[in-house]
Amino acid sequence: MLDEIVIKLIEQSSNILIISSVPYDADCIASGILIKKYLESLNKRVLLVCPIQPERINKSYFNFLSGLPYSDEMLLKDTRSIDFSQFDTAFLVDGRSYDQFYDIQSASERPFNINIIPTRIHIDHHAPATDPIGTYIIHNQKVSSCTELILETVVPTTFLNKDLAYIAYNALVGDTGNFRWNTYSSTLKLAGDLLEHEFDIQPIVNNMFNEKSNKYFKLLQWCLNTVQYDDKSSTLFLEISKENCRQEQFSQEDILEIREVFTNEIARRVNHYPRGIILIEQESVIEIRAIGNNLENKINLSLLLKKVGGSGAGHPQYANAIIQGTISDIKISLIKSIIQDI
Ligand SMILES: [Mn+2]
Repeated sequence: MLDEIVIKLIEQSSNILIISSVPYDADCIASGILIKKYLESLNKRVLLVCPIQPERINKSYFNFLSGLPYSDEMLLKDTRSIDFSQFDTAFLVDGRSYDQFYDIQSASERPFNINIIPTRIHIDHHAPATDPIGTYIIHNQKVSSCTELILETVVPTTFLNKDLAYIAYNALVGDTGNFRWNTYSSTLKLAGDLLEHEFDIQPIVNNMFNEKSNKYFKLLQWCLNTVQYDDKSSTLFLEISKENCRQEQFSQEDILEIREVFTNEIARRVNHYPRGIILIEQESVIEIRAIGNNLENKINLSLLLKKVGGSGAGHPQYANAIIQGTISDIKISLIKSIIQDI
């Protein structure tokens, strides 16, 4: 059922900003594009932005995502450079906290003063925000993706054409790992409706899951040799220090790919180790990603990373954080906290 309050808010708006959250993925793209195309069909002026730097994303994944229909209608830049005073309404989609809606990794003098836009509609499927960022909130964790939530509440499915259905299907496949998790009866019903548009699903599955480069497997080999099996916490750890990067001559691009390799192939797949955590030493911070096995991991990973200094963003089984400190100190805190919880 469409959300009547949002429909009213849209009616009253004329200049609308849509911000799709980082991390940049198929769901954030589809969420932003679906709302943009729908609002434009209602003769609204719309600007769609995602605050990412493409060089911070694995290249082949970025090339695939930026090749999706309409994704060139999404501006990729720091939202703090936008004059918010020209908008009466903002949609903030597919993220739970403020720092997912501007480019936290780049320095800027300007604050993220989104609150000067009077109507702010926040639509999300992650853990509820601790600090509410919308004047109106649509939140549901029992959906596959923000795209599913938007197609339930804001954009009627009858509005979709073949290309829009295709990007929505990409979002479902991306956020559910091709219907391996976060999959509800509503998800499969929606997937069925989308497939009525008769697009080819094979490129999606190939791009997201099957085809990997020669380098991907070389990096997998390095990961398999390097991963640590911590028995006390039943957790896999992969550490990438600056020293490793020098020795192995890893580029920034390689590091991003290693993170994907670890996420896809190792972190949740070893029996008796229901979670994997990768720690990457960057210039002055440690980047962390924690991934859990949906059946076996009972620890809420976004809360775990929050306990050691993260923002609490992400999902119980998949969370990222950027934390000040050293790899070894953070790892000790993580192990301590996991042992307390199991
Ligand atoms: Mn999502």
